[in-house]
Amino acid sequence: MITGFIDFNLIDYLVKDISSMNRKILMVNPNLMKPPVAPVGLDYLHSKLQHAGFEVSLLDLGFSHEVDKGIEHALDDDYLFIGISLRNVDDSYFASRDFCLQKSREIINKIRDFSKCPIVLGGVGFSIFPVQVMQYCNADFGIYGDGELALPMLATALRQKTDYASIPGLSYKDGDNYKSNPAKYLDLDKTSLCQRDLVDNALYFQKGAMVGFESKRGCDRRCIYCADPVAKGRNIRLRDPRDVGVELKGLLEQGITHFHTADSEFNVPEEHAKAVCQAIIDQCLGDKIQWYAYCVPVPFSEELANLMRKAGCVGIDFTVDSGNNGQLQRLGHVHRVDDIGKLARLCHRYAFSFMFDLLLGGPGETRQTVNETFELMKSLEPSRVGISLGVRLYPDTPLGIAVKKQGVTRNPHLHGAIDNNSKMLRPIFYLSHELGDDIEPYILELTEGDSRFFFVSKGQTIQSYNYNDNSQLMEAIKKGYRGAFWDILRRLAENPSP
Ligand code: B12
Ligand code: SF4
Repeated sequence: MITGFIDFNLIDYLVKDISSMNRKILMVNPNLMKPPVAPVGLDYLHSKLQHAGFEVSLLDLGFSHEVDKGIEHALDDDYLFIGISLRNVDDSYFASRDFCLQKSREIINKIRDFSKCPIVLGGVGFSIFPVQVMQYCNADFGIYGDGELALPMLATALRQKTDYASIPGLSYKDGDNYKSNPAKYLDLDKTSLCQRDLVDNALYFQKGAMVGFESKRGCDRRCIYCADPVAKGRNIRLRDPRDVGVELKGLLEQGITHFHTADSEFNVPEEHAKAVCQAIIDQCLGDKIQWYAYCVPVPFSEELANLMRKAGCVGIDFTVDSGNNGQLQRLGHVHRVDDIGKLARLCHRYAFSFMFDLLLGGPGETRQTVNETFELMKSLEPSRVGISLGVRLYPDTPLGIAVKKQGVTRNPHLHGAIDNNSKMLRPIFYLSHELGDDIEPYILELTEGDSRFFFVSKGQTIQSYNYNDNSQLMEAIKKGYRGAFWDILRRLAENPSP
């Protein structure tokens, strides 16, 4: 109704509406891999954005049957920006080479069809290749590394229309180019991450078998192939163990009983791992929850094994990589074959379900080193052995840098996206030429009839060590199996009831 009077109620409403619109942020999880993995980082970011006065909603495409409709529906509203969490650039698997960033880009393009809001990228996959992913996705902003500090800073700058150019870790458009600021890592011990209430973790538990939690960030080791120090930093930053205990207690109250660490390696440093176990025990969770961890073979003392058991850890996935000392040294590991033997005996004594992860095909790998590795695995009898054949190359890793120096074209060890891929964004793998052309059938022959070995070769669907669209796992989770994916596959083979 138009009158000659100013409608103060209407002005109040409009002012309120504009200010609340300015506070609204949409975070998107575009990870379509199945079984779904909960986007832990989005929960951690939510608590900090909320604390800074922003209203966050989540568009979680992890469960969406109709991605386009989900996007259309979520974009009914207007947002200060739309944040996209990019966890996986590809599945890092030699046999499948699924470059899932392409699907994420399609999702971003679809979002752009419905919204003019700025697009902000982040996540571990993003942080391995910040500028390349920005360019590939044509994003407005990106934040490398920890998002808890920088994202609220960016949100505040966008809301107040102030300068964002000095925000740590920020990449942004500058004309036709992108500019990137150095990151500032969070003092994890001084911040609380225990609030977990944006993501529907209970639904993830129902459909994804376990929920992640972090006890630290970063890794100070120098394994030549590994992208974790690139994405998470080369210094280890520890969380307050008590905060981890409180976080797990809160998730248990949401009905979640099975967890997986989201650290690079849980037992580095060992003292912190022990303190985290003690904090979980202090919360009286040891017999109420079951959790799984990624660990390296050293340091792993009997005291740690004992504490992990008491704190509810039932399974461990160890980064073993090889059973040949020369190969371990070339890969940059600190453990040796003797350590692997001691570790296996300790794990058997403490009745852990444990998997040894192998990474075959790195520089210097020959059939002899492969044979030694399989002999060691068979003699130590881990619960499962996960085999990755071919090493995904990443920039800024010692191996990535060395390969770039040697030259990519006509390098007999390289496979995958070799042309026009100098930044290694599309999946490119190192597979030692010494292994010969028929290495896949050779490994299948070595492991034939032994259900402890997971291996993926083209077309293989059972005993597959690729969690990307793993239908066997999806079926098992539907039937009620819970826990780490490899442990579910073990139980499926050994005792086909949940
Ligand atoms: C734990 C883990 C697993 C567990 C998950 C268990 C669970 N329930 O959570 C399991 C074993 C299931 C797993 C499976 C796979 N994984 Co995994 N996994 C990890 C690991 C170690 C932790 C991931 C995590 O949760 N981190 C903790 C959270 C808090 O960190 P974050 O997500 O990075 O979020 C922070 C920042 O990135 C940022 N951020 C996040 N989102 C956003 C969004 C915006 C807008 C902004 C600004 C910031 C931001 O802020 C957050 C807080 O600081 C990472 C390596 C690593 N150290 O991160 C590999 C990693 C992500 N995995 C990887 C891969 C390849 C896979 C698989 C595809 C393997 C396979 N072929 O089967 C599958 C995929 C499964 C799936 N459905 O997605 C690769 C991806 C690399 C790549 N090339 O893309 C990684 C990086 C390991 C590596 N170095 O190779 N994984
Ligand atoms: S493989 Fe493990 S120990 Fe080695 S650098 Fe990566 S995260 Fe660290």
